[in-house]
Amino acid sequence: MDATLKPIAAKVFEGRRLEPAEGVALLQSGDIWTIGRLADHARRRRHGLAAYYNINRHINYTNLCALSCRFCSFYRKKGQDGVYEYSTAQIADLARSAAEAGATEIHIVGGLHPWLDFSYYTGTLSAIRAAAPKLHIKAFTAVEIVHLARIDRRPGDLRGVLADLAAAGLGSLPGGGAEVFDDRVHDQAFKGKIRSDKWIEVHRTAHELGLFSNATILYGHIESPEDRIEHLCLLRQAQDEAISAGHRGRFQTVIPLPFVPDGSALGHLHGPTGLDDLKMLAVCRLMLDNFEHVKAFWIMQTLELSQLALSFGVDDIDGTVGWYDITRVGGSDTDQHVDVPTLRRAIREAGFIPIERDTLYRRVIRDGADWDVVACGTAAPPPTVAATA
Ligand code: V47
Repeated sequence: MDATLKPIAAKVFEGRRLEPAEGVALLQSGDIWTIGRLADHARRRRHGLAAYYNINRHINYTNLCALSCRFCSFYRKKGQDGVYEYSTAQIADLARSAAEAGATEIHIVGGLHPWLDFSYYTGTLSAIRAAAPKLHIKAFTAVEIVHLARIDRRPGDLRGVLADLAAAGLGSLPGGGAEVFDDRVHDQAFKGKIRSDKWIEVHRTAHELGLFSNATILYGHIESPEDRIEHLCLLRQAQDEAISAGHRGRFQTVIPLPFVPDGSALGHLHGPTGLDDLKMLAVCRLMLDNFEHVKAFWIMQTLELSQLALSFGVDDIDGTVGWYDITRVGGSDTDQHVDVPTLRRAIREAGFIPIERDTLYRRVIRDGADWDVVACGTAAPPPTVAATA
């Protein structure tokens, strides 16, 4: 074992919180097997052998965006080739067909559209609600929420905006748009986007209103190991605050997103390697001791690496997805669907027990496209393998 990891290993086995410097030491260590073993220990303590997936559908409603982030290959400007936006009716149709195919969740994010007004967003949520009443709507990153507050001319009223969206059907917030919280990285790679304090304020406000949310970190570009750990520590602190304030909502899942350089203004960078991906997923599990779930988003991590990641701290691999426009690993098509037998087989082959969950990590009991959740009264997942197998 790498000698620098010995005291860290002792803390992990005693269930003690790691310090920022220890997170940096983990990221800088080449001892991937020890890092994996420690993350696996922390993962099994919470989830045993359970590995979660869901039946979902992603919709990226527009790629027209007021921002021009250097890491992003998704955005387009007015009049540019390939620019698109979906109407409310199109989105409601997609939601209906997702629900008919058995989906429990629809995940909606898009660019910062310069002239759609607030009623487009509330109207779309209501239309989805009417078309597919059981579907959980996880929508709009914190960046979009701040944009909506601005276009509705109430930039200081995040609470009102979130409450209006929730009344129209919003069920929870996805984790996107966090990127890397450090200001230097912000200014070099995504200037113009909200900074960390605003991103956290949106999620805190959502938690106060009783909405659950996720968090991401976009790694493997121009950030340093210290930047990554600072980001995770800010998330950990925000979660501590949500828990001690007794908010009904909180963060459920962290999703480390590996930078995909293809087609972006940072296309000369190579992005993280597979080993870096495994290390980052493991370090998220070890540093974020107050987050229940660590997700390997297979669309970006690949299903093959996600299988291995289940032994490096991960307990969730997202879902069937269907269609994903924001990144195209290896130039893949946007039609990126995996069926349930393939997801379950991948999990089983990795030595874990596949469990279909809904957005709030309640176990789904399914009869074809029809489904129900095991009532457990909280968003917490079943704690033991025995209860979930
Ligand atoms: O916010 C954009 C990132 C995010 C690139 O909450 C890129 O369950 C890598 O947040 N390389 C959207 N990443 C995706 C997202 C997400 C995905 C899956 C599940 C959940 C969840 C959330 O994708 C953006 C941005 O951070 N992104 N461009 C890129 N070139």
